[in-house]
Amino acid sequence: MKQKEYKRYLVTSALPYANGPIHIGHLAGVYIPADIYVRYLRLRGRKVCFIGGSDEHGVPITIIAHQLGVTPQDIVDKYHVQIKESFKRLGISFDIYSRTSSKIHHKTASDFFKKLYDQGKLLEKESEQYFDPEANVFLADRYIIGTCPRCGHNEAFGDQCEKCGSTLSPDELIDPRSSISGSTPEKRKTKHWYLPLDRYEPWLREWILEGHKEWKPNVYGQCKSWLDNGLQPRAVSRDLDWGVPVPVKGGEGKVLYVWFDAPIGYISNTIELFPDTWEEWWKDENTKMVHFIGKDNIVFHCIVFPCMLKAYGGYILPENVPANEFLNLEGEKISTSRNWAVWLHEYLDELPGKEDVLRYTLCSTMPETKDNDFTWKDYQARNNNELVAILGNFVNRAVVLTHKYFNGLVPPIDTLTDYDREVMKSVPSMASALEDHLEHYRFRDALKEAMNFARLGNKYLADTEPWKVAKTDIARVGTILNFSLQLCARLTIALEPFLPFTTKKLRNILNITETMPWTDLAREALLAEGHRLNQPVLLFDKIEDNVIEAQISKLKRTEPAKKDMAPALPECSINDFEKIDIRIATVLQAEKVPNTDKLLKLKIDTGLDRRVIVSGIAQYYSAEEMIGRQICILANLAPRTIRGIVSQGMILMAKEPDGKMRVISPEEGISEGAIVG
Ligand code: B3M
Ligand code: ZN
Repeated sequence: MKQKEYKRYLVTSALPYANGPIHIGHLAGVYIPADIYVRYLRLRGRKVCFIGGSDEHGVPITIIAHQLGVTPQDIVDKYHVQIKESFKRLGISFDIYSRTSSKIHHKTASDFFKKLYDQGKLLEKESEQYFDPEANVFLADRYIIGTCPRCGHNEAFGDQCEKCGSTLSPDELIDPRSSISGSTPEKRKTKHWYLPLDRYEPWLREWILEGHKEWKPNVYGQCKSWLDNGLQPRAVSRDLDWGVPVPVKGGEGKVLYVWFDAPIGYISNTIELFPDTWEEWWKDENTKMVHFIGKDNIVFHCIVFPCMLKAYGGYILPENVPANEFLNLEGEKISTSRNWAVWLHEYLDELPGKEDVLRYTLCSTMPETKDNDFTWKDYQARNNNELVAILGNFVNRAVVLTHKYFNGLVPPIDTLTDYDREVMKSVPSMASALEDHLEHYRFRDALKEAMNFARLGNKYLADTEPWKVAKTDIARVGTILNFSLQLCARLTIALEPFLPFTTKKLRNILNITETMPWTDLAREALLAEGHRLNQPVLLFDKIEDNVIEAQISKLKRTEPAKKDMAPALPECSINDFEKIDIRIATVLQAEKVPNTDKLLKLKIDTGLDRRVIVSGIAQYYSAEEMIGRQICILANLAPRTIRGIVSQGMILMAKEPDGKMRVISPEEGISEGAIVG
């Protein structure tokens, strides 16, 4: 079937929540594929608008702000800037990266809701919701904590237990309490607006299940299962004070549900970018809209947002939603809370100049059809065995030999052999295979095909051995190098969507001033005879084991500790803390308590007095190690008798999850009796 020609391409990528930095899972799932696609379209000379931005609403952001004692705006201000910056450094080429706390977005989302409301497209319903009587607010499910009915974890959330992974509703929690005030929530009536998805079901079935059979099986399958289970009206407002206020009567103290306003963010950002012409991007059938997202966002982009657009009227719908599955890290699920992640901003700081190595690895392991795994060893292997050994090596040999035998000028073609012709014949079909993969969102295959130009070049050089031929037939060497340099020039096009930093370097080496258009890929002579090359620089460096080991041990350092750490205690007041008298003391004498393994008897100088403390640290410190050491003690602990010895106080220790203990000592000598607090 011949593909429809579109006038313009509107490409959106999921708006990440501005409550944490970007990690490799986000990149492989959404931003790398989207960026490859738009770079390809631009090379083809197509009119493209690539939309990105931060999603700055939603309950989790308010919870973090509450925990840190700052405002939600403080949180999103911090992360929006950090996220935007790190995307830019990785070469994600958004035409705009804006944010949903912007004025323009608030107005767009608010007007959108108002119009649906005015047209009678929304239902209004009262329901019972949990309410915190002390804090005087309705509670989102996440704000309710209690004991999980499945596994007994006593810090489960009202929507999910993070220990056993069960999806919960607040009604199921045992002993539910509000995470704001600690009080027991009660049910109160509240009014909300609903989008009646059920009314759009027949239309959705037709549009997706009949009209978009070409969507990826994971996307199509998820949509089908939602549709087969029957759709229900969905609330599009929430009782919350952070978000876009509900702009209709009775909406006081309520905001639009984050999943209602966030996709409208794509529209707001287009308006911000093209205030006069945005409508042609959103309302003209000659625009092709594609949403890049992760699999957890499928229902919102394939069902809810299209219903919103359909209900509003006049908008185009996505032509495709090539959602990816998830990327794991070293065999485990990426987890923000456990810090099991490779964070983009840290990667960029720690491995400078290696942007394309990350882009390459993430594209090669992109979870296109199933979950996939990122490992640092694989990253190293791809760099050393593919980028260095295939791509870098080929380019370097072709350019170095041209400098050696032809003063850096592209040599003329003498006579072509049958072998040359055969190799040359494979180029157009490689170009069209690459194009076909890119058009159909098969980015892993596309990258392989693009690298095939380098593989072909390497094999060609190995087969023709110009360094040997040079002794007898310099004209033949000219032909071989001309042919190889044309392949290098082709690589600047074929790899541009994937490795933009490298193709820029490569263009410099080849002395090509402008990006060549996509159609040049299949052209025979991209570099004219006599064209002068610049001096070669290495495109990639080998990555040594110690670099990889440092990254792996960094992961291991942060991870298990977080996993097993004792949970945080409930809040205490400064008054509670002030009851505790912690002082610096010096150990004067130490000896093992007879007939015990664990106990040391310490005589200490507290600055107030000299006293004896019995402490269970003999497994970790010998008596000799303790003598002369400064420690922190809880000075006003009531005396206790341990093994017949009166112990007056307690030594402060830090305890690892595995039970190992270390004493806490001042960094430098300080007077006995100094107050710690
Ligand atoms: N912020 C969810 C996510 O980051 C959400 C995407 C919004 S796209 C309109 O997974
Ligand atoms: Zn549980």
